[in-house]
Amino acid sequence: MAELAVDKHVKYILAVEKNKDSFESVVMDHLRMNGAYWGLTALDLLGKLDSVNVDEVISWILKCQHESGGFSGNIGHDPHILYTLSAVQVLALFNRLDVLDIDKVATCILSCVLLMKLFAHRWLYESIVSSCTSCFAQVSKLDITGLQNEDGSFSGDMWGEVDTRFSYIAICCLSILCCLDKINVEKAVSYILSCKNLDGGFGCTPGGESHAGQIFCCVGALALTGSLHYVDKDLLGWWLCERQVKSGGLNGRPEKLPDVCYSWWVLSSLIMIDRVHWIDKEKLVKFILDCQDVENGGISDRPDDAVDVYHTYFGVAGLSLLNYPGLKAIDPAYALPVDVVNRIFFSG
Ligand code: GRG
Ligand code: ZN
Repeated sequence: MAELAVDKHVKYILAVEKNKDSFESVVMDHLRMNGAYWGLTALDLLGKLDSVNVDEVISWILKCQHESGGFSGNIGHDPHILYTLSAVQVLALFNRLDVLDIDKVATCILSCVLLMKLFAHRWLYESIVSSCTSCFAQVSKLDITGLQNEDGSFSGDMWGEVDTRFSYIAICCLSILCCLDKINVEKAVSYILSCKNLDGGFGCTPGGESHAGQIFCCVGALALTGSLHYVDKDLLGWWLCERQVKSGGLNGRPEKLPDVCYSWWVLSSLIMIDRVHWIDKEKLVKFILDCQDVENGGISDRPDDAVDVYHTYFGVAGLSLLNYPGLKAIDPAYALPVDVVNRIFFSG
């Protein structure tokens, strides 16, 4: 079987990060914060985080922080909860959570929901913003607890889209920042449970089709809040292990093609519910290794496709979950290296 081309992947990730004119950098411009999390976490799992200039990364991240405390995908873009988690995760990787005004970020996550409630109509929100440029700051400074939607759900930004992805992100972010007490965890859990389907899986909103990505978010959020006892582990485990196809790869839903990123979404969920022994691990390792570009580095979604940082990260993270030799262990709920999570909770 092919081996993991560690040095090639490290070189590939560092090159994407440096070459700001490359196709991949250009198409990822607006979600560069996510890209930074994928690339840097992969480097850390590969044991090469020290090849990065930490001060440069931290100073760029801080330039993406907004008045509200939330982060955008790149300098000059709008803040969103999706990028806020990536920013917090990268700061955690570098042990630099100290640069955050913790209350500010936590309040931002909560105030997304408040903003949506207060300014439910775009025109109304815009007219308020145009007459008051520090609107965000004023709202986020309101010290109101329990700013979730009535039903416990979370929105991603001020426009109000609701999705279980945002429940996971809010819970993961607040947990890393030790601020979970600021939300109504019971209601957050009950909203997630309302997105559970008869097949044992979870969707993005109540009644939404089960999808491995949403299952990761719901199971992750339940794990982080100590609520996994609400999951029918055998039923969900069965749905998840049926995602493995002949080639050894995993798909995200029935009848779909396998894709390396599901090595993360499916496998992490199986580990959290203690059913990882229900898939053929060796075949999955082989599938991921077959998706490598062994000449130029990087991992693709399927064998012979073009590589990208997203699939490189999830391929490496999947191998880490499979205990591939030489890789750091990754935590399936926080999606951060285990030593980073331990440092957050068990040091000073
Ligand atoms: C910290 C790891 C981490 C995540 C943060 C953003 C987020 C929280 C989770 C996203 C979960 C999710 C919905 C993942 C799925 C992504 C994906 C591959 C979507 C493609 O879906 P389809 O239906 O593709 O277009 P398929 O594979 O079904 O054909
Ligand atoms: Zn994918």
